[in-house]
Amino acid sequence: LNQKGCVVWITGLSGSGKSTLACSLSRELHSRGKLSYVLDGDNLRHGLNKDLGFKPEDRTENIRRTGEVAKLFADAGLICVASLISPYRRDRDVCRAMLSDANFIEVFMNMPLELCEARDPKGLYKLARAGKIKGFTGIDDPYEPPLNCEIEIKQEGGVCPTPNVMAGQVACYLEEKGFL
Ligand code: GGZ
Repeated sequence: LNQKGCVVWITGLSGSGKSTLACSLSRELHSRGKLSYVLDGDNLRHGLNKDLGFKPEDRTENIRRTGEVAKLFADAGLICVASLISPYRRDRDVCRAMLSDANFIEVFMNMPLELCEARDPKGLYKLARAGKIKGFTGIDDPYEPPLNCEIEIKQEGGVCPTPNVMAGQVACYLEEKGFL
């Protein structure tokens, strides 16, 4: 195995397309013969992080644990794709500091709240607006956008990139940096 490990950390609002990108990217990496593993916030909350809720200190612990696990995968030489809202800048920077700067690739899903809320795949925004979920990111809990991320995914002329295009953008970056 001749593979340099790293962590691709995807941050953004609920409904911004993080899991979709993670899935598409892992398919792309697989097709290029690279070992990767996806750590998805929503999935981890059923196992490793099932004791955690959405209070700020729980989110911080959620991100810390996931960062530690991601680091293990990267140390093993895999490309670890982590997709979590990870709304607090400081928490993401803690993960960045766990790895070397070069091995932490922060991807910001820069989608407008209105778009994420219109998608509302699980009806959670609706519940949050109705006050039935408290502390929902973007509604009554903050999302702090990255100040200097490695990759930004956004709409072009009001159109969202397709999952393949998003994955291609990340793959290009990984290629440039010698991870692919
Ligand atoms: C944000 C919430 C909340 C609250 C439940 N705030 O889009 P989803 O549904 O499938 O993914 C979201 C998921 C967020 O988990 P993360 O581990 O990524 O969050 S964090 O990084 O902030 O720790 C959303 C659902 O859980 N969800 N309640 N209050 N998202």
